[in-house]
This record gives sequence, C-alpha cells and structure tokens, in this order.
Amino acid sequence: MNTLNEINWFPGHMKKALDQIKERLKTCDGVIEIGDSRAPISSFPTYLDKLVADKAKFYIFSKADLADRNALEKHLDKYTALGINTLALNLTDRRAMQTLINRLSLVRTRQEERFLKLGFPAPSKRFLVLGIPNVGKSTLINSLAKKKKAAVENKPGKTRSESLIKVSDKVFIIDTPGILEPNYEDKNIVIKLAILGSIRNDILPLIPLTDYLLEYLLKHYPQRIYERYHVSLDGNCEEIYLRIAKERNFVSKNQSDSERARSTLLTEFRNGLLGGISLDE
Ligand SMILES: Nc1nc2c(ncn2[C@@H]2O[C@H](COP(=O)(O)OP(=O)(O)OP(=O)(O)O)[C@@H](O)[C@H]2O)c(=O)[nH]1
Ligand SMILES: [Mg+2]
Repeated sequence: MNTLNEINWFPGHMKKALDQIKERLKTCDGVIEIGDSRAPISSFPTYLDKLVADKAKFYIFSKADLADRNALEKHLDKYTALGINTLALNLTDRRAMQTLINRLSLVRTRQEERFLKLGFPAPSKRFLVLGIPNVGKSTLINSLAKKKKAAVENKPGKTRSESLIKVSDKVFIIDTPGILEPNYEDKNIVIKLAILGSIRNDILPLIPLTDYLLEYLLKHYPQRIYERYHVSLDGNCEEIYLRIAKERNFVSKNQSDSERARSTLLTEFRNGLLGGISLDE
C-alpha cells in the first residue's frame, strides 16, 4: 500500500505526549506497558524500550476477551519464560483487578531494593502506564481506581493529560496519552493498528483496510466469516463484500452497498462478534 508512506499517523500532540512521558519517567520507578491481545506483537510499545530500560516492568495484554486464546497463550509463554511479569486481561472486568494489584505490589523496583537492603521499610512505588492509543490505558486506571477517574472512549487519542491514581497503600499509577511509533518499518503493522482502532478511522482509507482484514480472516479463520455472513467465499474481496451487502440488505441507489458491508465487518470484528482473533501470526 504505497499511500501509507504519505500518511501521517504521528500527529503533533503525540510528539508533545512523548516529551511529557520522558518528563514523567523521571518520577516513576516502574512502567506498566500495555499491548492489545489481538495483536500482541504489533501493538506493543516496543519503541519505548530504550526510554524504560532501567525501570521495573509489568506487561499487560488488554482485550483478552476479544483475542484468539491459543495464539495469545503461546505469546504469553514467551514472556513467562523470560521471567517478565505478564498478565492478559479483560480490563473492563473489575473482578480481575485484585490479581493485578497483588502482582504489582510484588514487582521490585530499584529504589525498593535499595531500601530493603538497608533495612528500611519498602517505599511506595509509581508505575507509568504506557501504550498505543485505544489499547485500554484509561480503562485500566478506572478499573483499578474503583471509581471513574480517567476519560475512556473507543476512539484513539482520548487521553491528553495525566493524573496520579492510588491503587493500594504503596502502589500508584499514572495514565498517559497513547502514542504510536513515528516510523513503523513494517507497514502491515500500521494497517493492523488501524483495524484494531488505534489509528483514527479517517487516516487510512476503508477499502485497503477492509481488504486486508477480509484476506487475513479468509486465510486464518474462514469458517468464522462463513458462519456469520452465510455467503460464498469465492472471488475477490469486493465480490465477497457485495454478497455480504446483499445478505444484509444494504442497498444504496438501487445497488448493493459494499462500503457499508466493509464498515460492518470492521465494526463487528472490533466488537468481538467474529470470535476471538489474533492479527499477529
Ligand atoms: N472488550 C474489551 N474492551 C476494552 C478493554 N480494555 C479497554 N476496552 C475498550 O477499549 C476502548 C478504549 O479504551 P481506553 O481506556 O479509552 O483506551 P486508552 O488506551 O486510554 O486510549 P487513549 O487515551 O486514546 O490513548 C474503550 O471502548 C474501552 O471500553 C478490554 O480488556 N476488553
Ligand atoms: Mg486514555
């Protein structure tokens, strides 16, 4: 998709957000990095690695309720083998938060190690929550904070400022605005992140995005498409979308409205109506 080279998904406010994150990191001993369970590799904020190299880390994979469980488990096993604190969660489920709070209080920060070595009681610790837009950072904050503290919306770029939230006596966390990598070398990642809803809908054109999604689903989950839309899966993407439009009675100017079928499939995928899926192979 050549046009991708000309698309700017790193708007000015993200540059500002990155500067704010650098400032905030100076006052935090740890980071909670969030990836999306539906694309755990592509969505992970790997490009912040250097910035957080000396911090205690906890990895969370959000939207586990929408992911392909088998693919996700394999991915998590890799982190567990490396000894990294990792949890995959449905962040909207407050009941799952106690496990996370317990695990967070066990993460040893450098400052904590120093204090304990000297025989002082463990100090409180601060984690900065990091991740791409729409991955669930503010949802995590709200679920942990027990009452609504951070603005949440299913649109990338909701959070523009940060605040300190108390999670337990000794654990505090800070929300941050979502940021993307300024230059993804693999342009497929940009498409995947747009499919997940982490890049604004108006930035990438609907047709290549929904062609990519349908081709991927036909390759990896053809049965799901068939079971949901009851159409023949022969032919090219436009032909299949036209059949879906016909099946759903999407008509515009007396013709099947394939564009509406495309938006519908994208929305239904995002809402988990096609079942748990992984976009990373
Ligand atoms: N099903 C499901 N939805 C989730 C989960 N976590 C977050 N969401 C939804 O994802 C959308 C985005 O969540 P936010 O918490 O606003 O995401 P954010 O990372 O703060 O986004 P920015 O502030 O834009 O960077 C909202 O509609 C949430 O309800 C999850 O684990 N499962
Ligand atoms: Mg937010």
